[in-house]
Amino acid sequence: MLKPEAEDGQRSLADPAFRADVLAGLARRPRAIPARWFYDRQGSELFEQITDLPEYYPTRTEIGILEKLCPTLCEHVGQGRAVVEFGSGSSAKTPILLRSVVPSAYVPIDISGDFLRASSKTLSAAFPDLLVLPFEADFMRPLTLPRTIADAPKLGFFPGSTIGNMTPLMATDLLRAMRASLGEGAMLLIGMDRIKGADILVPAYDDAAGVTAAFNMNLLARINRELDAAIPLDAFRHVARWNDDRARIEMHLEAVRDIKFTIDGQTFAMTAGETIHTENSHKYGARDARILLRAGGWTPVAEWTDPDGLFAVYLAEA
Ligand code: AVJ
Repeated sequence: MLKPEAEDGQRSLADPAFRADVLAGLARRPRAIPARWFYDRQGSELFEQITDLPEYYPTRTEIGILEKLCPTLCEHVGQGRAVVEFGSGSSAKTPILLRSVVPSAYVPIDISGDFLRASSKTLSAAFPDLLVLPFEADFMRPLTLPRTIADAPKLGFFPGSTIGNMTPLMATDLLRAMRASLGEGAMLLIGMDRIKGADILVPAYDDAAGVTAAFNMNLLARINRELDAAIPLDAFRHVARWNDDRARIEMHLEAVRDIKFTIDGQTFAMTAGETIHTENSHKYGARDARILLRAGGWTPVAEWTDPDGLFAVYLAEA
């Protein structure tokens, strides 16, 4: 998930939406900043490192599931579908799908045009005969897909348990928007992380090497870089906790002492122990996942998991 950006890690023109989200998020109680802002260049690099950590099972587990299921996926989805990926081209997962489905076209959708163009180029090189139609859009809203693929039935692809970042309310909205965008006869292949013991979940988001901590702390560093702030990073620590009531891992940045800082002329005071909520990662049991899909307008038709039941991939039809 490496997002190439114009910036080189130095002070640069901030995205006005980033500024607005940070200022509003720090003013609100509980304080919270949307997880999408993790992924600047450094954040994307740190996330790539996370996917290789021994404690972080989701990526390698989902790849294993896809490698097993994809050879027989044709039996369920037929041939000639246009594959529409929500989020553009995860380096390892997309080729596994494209090799087995042999789609009529591949449409990666992403809000970051730079990232979209870079990953489309890589994919075109690996699949020279494939029609690749990158589509720059916010997939949280219903969208009109390119006319070239208007007549082809669609296969939506949403791997990585990215849906876990959303609350169930947002997740059902997204699933419905996908259904509307993909149209009649569409199918959806989606990865969701399963509920499991906190003894496995918490280390996956609080690894021994401290990479996830660095990933979380990079949000503060990004605020300093892009919003011209001077938040002392040593005043915060990374916290990952399992919220059993909501079946989600939460990441927070916790103030370790009373701290005051200023962004854009606005002063924020935090007391020791107070946190900024930076991410949710919702986990779904087998039945939970099926109910979520149905609530979003999709009928589950098949599911695959790994031998330990850590992660699951669902195929659903509109
Ligand atoms: C990219 C949202 C699937 O929730 O597991 C990994 C992000 N955050 N470690 C996840 C993440 C901390 C990841 N997703």
